[in-house]
Amino acid sequence: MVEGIILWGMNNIFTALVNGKNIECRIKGKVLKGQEKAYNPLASGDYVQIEIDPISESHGMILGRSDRKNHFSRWNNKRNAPQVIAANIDQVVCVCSPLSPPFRPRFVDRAIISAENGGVKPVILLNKIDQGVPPEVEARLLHYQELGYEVIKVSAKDEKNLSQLKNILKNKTTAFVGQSGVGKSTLLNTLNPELMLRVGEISEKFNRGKHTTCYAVLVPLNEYSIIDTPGIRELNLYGVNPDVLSHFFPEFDKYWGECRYKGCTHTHEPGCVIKEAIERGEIDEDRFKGYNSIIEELEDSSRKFY
Ligand SMILES: Nc1nc2c(ncn2[C@@H]2O[C@H](COP(=O)(O)OP(=O)(O)OP(=O)(O)O)[C@@H](O)[C@H]2O)c(=O)[nH]1
Ligand SMILES: [Mg+2]
Ligand SMILES: [Zn+2]
Repeated sequence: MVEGIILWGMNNIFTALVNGKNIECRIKGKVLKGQEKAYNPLASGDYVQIEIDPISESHGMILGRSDRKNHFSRWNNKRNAPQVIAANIDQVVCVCSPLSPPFRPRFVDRAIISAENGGVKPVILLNKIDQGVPPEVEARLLHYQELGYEVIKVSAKDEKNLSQLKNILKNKTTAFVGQSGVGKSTLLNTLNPELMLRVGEISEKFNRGKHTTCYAVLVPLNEYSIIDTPGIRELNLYGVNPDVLSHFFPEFDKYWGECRYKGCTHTHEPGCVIKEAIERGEIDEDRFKGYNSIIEELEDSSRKFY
């Protein structure tokens, strides 16, 4: 038996890296124990135990998976199951664009929560700054910085600030996530031309990408490793307890314990200091609206049972 790391998987065929060689694997018995309900039993970055085929040494059977150090996941609404997008990573770079596709701060909020809830550091990256950055996007990014998040603005097209990005990636494994068309694959190709990841155009009609990347791919490079992932339409959260959602909003911290009711969810309770802070303009209202929509979503879904 040998140890390997999952690079990518498609239709239950996984490619794992074992001692510098790619091995094509299937899961022995088709399901991994304890993973019957998962959308995907294995994700890029997972460590697995493999039995190499005695006849063909480039093939193998996956016998088990090591516990994950951390993960970036979402709830897959279509299949009604948790979906791990990447495992055992050092950070998640949430890639956005200012105009095409339009900037979606609620998506960023969710990516931050999903990363932190999975034990991963989030980094916010605005790509395509060559297209111009509207003032409301600048303001929101500044706000993320004030809240303590790392923010970086680059252009893959103009190769602007890419050395800054390289510094962030150095000696780390980083998953790149975001909506389709924000330029995740383009950015990775620009940093490492040898990658030759497939890139797509932006649909003129819908002003969004065409879901060009179909599955997550881990690429170990010399100075760092990256995971390119497919565009995410909806980042629905899972495994987040609505009672502790407020912990993912650092702007709520200084009001902690001051609401009239212990365990106030800041949604309907009287004497809520968070609502008062919003009225005084101390907390960004849009972030709070996002908080509310997440609370609603978490409360009325079956995914809390995972
Ligand atoms: N103007 C401009 N366009 C860019 C930049 N980066 C990427 N693009 C364009 O954005 C489009 C989408 O790029 P992709 O790299 O395929 O986007 P993606 O995020 O990987 O999309 P999915 O794989 O579908 O999730 C392509 O037409 C790229 O040329 C940039 O910095 N500036
Ligand atoms: Mg892509
Ligand atoms: Zn409250």
